[in-house]
Amino acid sequence: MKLIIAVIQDKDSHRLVEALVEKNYRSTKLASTGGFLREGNTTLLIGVDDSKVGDVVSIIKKTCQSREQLVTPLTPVGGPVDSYVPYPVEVLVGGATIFVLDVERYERV
Ligand code: 2BA
Repeated sequence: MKLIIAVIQDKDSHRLVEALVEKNYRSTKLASTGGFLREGNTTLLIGVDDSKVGDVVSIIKKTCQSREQLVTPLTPVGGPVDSYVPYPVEVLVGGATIFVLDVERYERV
């Protein structure tokens, strides 16, 4: 068995969970925050048989899209505040960041 951890954008989470339920995959949805943008995103935990990993990853790829996001960098720590002009920069936030881990033991009691 494998545990798929997928960090996705909030906007895609509803569609992805629906697509997973439709194909009988179990998942747990966690509210998370990206370390770089410090904005909310969604982390899904999906436990599946090894043979189903490819199918789940392809569902994630189909449902989650990349988007460009404008980010205004924070004032540099210790830097001159009055002369610092923060220009927004564009960042491409992924469709999904996916980790696949081996599960040592799985029980539902
Ligand atoms: P964030 O950390 O908020 O990152 C959002 C986007 O900002 C990233 O999109 C990437 O395009 C950019 N970014 C992140 N760190 C950067 C840096 N040091 N320099 C320049 N640009 C940077 P994604 O790569 O698609 O990541 C989306 C979200 O997935 C991340 O949100 C984070 O929550 C998660 N993530 C990505 N890689 C991860 C990893 N190795 N471990 C844990 N979580 C990860």
